[in-house]
Amino acid sequence: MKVLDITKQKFGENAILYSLTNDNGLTMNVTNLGARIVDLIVPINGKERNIVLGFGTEEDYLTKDMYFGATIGRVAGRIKHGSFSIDDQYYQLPVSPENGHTLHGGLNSFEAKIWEVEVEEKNDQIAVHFSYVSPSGENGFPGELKARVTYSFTNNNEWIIDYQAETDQPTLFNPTNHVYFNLTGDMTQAVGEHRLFVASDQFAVVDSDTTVTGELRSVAETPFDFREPKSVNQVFETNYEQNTLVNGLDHPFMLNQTGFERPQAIITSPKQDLSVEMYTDRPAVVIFTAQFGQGGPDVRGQKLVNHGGITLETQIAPGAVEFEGFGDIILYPETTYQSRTIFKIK
Ligand code: G6D
Repeated sequence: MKVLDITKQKFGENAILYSLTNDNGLTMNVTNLGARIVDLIVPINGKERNIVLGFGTEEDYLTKDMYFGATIGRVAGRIKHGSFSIDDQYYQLPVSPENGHTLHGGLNSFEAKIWEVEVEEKNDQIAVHFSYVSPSGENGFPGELKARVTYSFTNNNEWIIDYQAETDQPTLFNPTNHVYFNLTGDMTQAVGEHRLFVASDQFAVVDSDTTVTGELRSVAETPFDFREPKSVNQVFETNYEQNTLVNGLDHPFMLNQTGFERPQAIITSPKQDLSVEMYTDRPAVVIFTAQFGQGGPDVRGQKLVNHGGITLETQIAPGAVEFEGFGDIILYPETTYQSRTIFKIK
């Protein structure tokens, strides 16, 4: 099997863009700014289709970003009022002035950092190792945290994300990747006609500010039942209060099983000519349908429509620092954090 191709070019002042092409002609572009995926280009019937939201320059990411394709850390999702305790030690993080919570690790977190990069070429895959050392106290979090995220792009059309981290003091860690898929490649088409499957019996109920209330609710007899694939419009078009409160999906789904034998979620394009399967060892996935209204940025020359993308943010469910049963995101110096998520293009 021939070795996959990789090329490197400047992406702005500080960032570099790495372009990885596999033997099947799929191209994944990634950048060290925020350890992000920028493009995922799939040849379909002789045409190239870019199925993720991304920008063309570092500057666009720094000025228009909605966490497109970024590695999120130290903690994905909202920490209510930015406060938590570890072993009776209380911590207060900086909060957003708009809602009083801390989203995605606070301002200028992992998504805004320039990560170190090492490229490793293997027989049937290329691995890009990103690393970043988050100083103790950064954005209010205790402990120096050494984080490493590896993207492996394979000849099986998989994008494998491996997270690893170590800390020198007890801290919180719950990373994810914030890639938005739009499998039509057309940013003016909402994702409503995409079909979604999620192997999840329960979701976390949210408030109007998108913090979780602590209630885990059965999906049965609600529009959030994706245990049989159905279109996302079947949520958008209902008056279900969990849809109208946040204008779509912005919810943690608790996964029925973890691991890599069967996908926990599948997104399929409206014409059913392309699917993305998700596999993870994390217990939850936050699904967000990009309800930016008229406020969406231009993406590759097209104005992003409302509901122009859908994320599958694998993680321990937000709310873990508040509620029993949501999982534990405390990382101690004795342990190395490790987790894996795979997106497979079919
Ligand atoms: C997320 O859950 C959050 C959303 O509420 C937010 O708007 C988005 O990131 C940018 O996934």
